[in-house]
Amino acid sequence: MDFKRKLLLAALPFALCLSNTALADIKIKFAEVHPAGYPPVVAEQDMGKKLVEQSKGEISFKMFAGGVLGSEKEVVEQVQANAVQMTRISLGIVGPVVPDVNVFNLPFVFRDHAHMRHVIDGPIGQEMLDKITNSEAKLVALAWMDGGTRNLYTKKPVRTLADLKGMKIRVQGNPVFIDTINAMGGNGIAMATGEIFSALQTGVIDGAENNMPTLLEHNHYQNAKFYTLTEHLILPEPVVMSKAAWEKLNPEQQTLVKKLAVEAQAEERVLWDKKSAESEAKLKAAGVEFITLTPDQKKAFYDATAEVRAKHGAPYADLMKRIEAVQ
Ligand code: BDP
Repeated sequence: MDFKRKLLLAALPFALCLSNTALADIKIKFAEVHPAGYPPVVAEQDMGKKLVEQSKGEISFKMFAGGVLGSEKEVVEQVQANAVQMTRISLGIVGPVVPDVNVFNLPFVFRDHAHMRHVIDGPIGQEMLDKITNSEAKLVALAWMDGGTRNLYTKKPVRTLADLKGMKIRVQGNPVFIDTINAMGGNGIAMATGEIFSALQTGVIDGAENNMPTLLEHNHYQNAKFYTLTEHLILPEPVVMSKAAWEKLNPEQQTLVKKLAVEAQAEERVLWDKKSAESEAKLKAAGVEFITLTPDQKKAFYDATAEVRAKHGAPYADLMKRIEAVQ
């Protein structure tokens, strides 16, 4: 052990009280588009705290929440360049970088929320993380955060494909999602998360689609009062690390990072369920009308998007069968 490290270790209890940022060999900047207090942000911050403690100060961790480091697309580029070391991003944003993940981005590929969880908890979930890690994307995928189910929210009620006809609906920048909204009769428009609020306010878009916590915490509900439970997308959201940062970790540190990311996954799931229930109550209290579709009404959205599954799912026919077979 060199002199510098001995000194650091001796000073550790004191240093940890202040901040270990200056002392650590490895500094992790974590980018989040969601605000402080949001379930993944809380779980990721807890992961960071444990990382600092359990690495005995060799690793430092700083959360940059609320999108301060840019849109998710910009953050992915920064992570690839190791300007940011870690992030959690929607799988929608990973699709254009690692096309193989798009099988999870297909509309109605999961039967329901529980089905998605069973899939990501099993071998297919790990395979998909490995696909990201083994791609050219310079990312190491460590764990999955839950992002609930995504539903349409609009300025006027939507129960049928005809109701959605011509409505401009914001989606994430992924052709699969544009095709999905278009197949449902709407007009899919890609934009970054941070632009949705004012786009709804000014009428640039007529709606968007997301889970309840995002609808609430990003204040979109203020300008879109109808929430149609289509459940067309159920996207798990990977926690990724810059490959360059990962390669700077020694094997013990890598094991620690992976272990704590998996712990964060478990922690976030509990927080997610609690937050979703709270969000539902708050949204309803704020006057958002929840529109539950009859099985036939929902089937119309499923049938309309068959062409999207056929087109974008064609290379993954076997995998889609394996996903379907998961109980
Ligand atoms: C949320 C995801 C977030 C995405 C956002 C979006 O958690 O990562 O950025 O949707 O649609 O549900 O932009």
